[in-house]
Amino acid sequence: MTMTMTMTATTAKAECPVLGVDPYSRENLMDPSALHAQLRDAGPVVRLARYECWAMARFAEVHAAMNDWQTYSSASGVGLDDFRKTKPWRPPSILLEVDPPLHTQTRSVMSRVMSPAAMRQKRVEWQEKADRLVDDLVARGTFDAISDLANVFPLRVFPDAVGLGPEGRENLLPYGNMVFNSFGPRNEVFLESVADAQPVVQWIMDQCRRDMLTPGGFGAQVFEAMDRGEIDETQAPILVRSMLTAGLDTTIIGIGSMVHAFALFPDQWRLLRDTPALLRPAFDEVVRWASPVQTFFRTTTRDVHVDGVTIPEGEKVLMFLGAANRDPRKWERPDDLDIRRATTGHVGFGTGIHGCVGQMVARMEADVVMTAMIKRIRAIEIVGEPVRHLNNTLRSLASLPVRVIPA
Ligand code: QZP
Repeated sequence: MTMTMTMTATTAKAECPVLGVDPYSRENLMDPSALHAQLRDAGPVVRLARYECWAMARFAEVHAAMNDWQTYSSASGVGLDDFRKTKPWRPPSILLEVDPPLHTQTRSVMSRVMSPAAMRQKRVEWQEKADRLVDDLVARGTFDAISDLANVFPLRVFPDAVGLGPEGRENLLPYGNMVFNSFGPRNEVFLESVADAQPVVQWIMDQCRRDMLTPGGFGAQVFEAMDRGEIDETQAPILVRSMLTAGLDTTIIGIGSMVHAFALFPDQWRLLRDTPALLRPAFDEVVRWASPVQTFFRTTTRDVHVDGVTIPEGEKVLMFLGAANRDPRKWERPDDLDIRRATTGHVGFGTGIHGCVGQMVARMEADVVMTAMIKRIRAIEIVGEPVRHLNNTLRSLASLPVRVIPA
């Protein structure tokens, strides 16, 4: 359903397409590809009547908006709710849901803790863990690439790296699932994920205290930044919370998407095995192709003119990262996995000042898992119907039955 909204003004203005679609319906969450094409083809900016917000789905506009934080602010929240109008359901993130200058300070603490140098120190230990896990799976031959691999590996390395205790780690995934749902509307998918959430939220907050965190871990290093005066004592726990929120579901989906992609594109798996130097570009291509984080919002700080359409100040704009990453205006054969393509500029990790600060962690996890797999696995076959897990922001599988052929 497409209508047009005619602007009456003295200057010539383009008509903004108005769509009645619901990006958060079960059908569109299950498979957003038709919706994405419709949004991209409707225009460079569209209005979503159902949520009284605006949306961008073409690569050029999404990329440009995300690189203009002065105009497209994060400080009113990056979900549908506007923090200036509705009280946030949890104290806002001081990394995600802020603009400079505060963002600059908190980001610098996080990027140091999860720097390339910090991640290089993890390689040997993480590679051993990946080798052991993949050895077991290859011995089994048939397994679930989500529940037996993608869900397992990040939970074996990341909570330890942050410095969490051994108890209660089963709370991490329900918490992340709920937070990522909360960026969308209060629909059924959201409500199902918040049922009985109170104990989970309390557990997460408890783990963010200094006395709960193992010395030397990422969490403890955030508190060391506090000792140096870079952040204050109320900010340190909230930054640890950011790691616990953003660090697991995302990397789990990244690894699951990697297996899914190479099972669907077996020639690309052969190519990767023949050319291990493609490992890093291959993971970028997986992130482009899968876009684990599909959407989030920005809020305009002024009237902005986008291709003749005026978005007024104070409006929510939904950025379709997944649609931008498959925009045929930008990518040749966008739906194909092609690990040799130039993926530079993809927005799967975001882009601009809020671009994923944990991507070194994600890259190292993917790197060691892929390294273990290319050595041991000649081919990956899907042997059962993949099952989707629905989330308002994340696109993922709940199950992917596979058989692997040993090398
Ligand atoms: C979630 C936080 C893709 C992003 C929305 C992921 C994310 C980043 C940060 C936080 C949460 O700071 O809590």
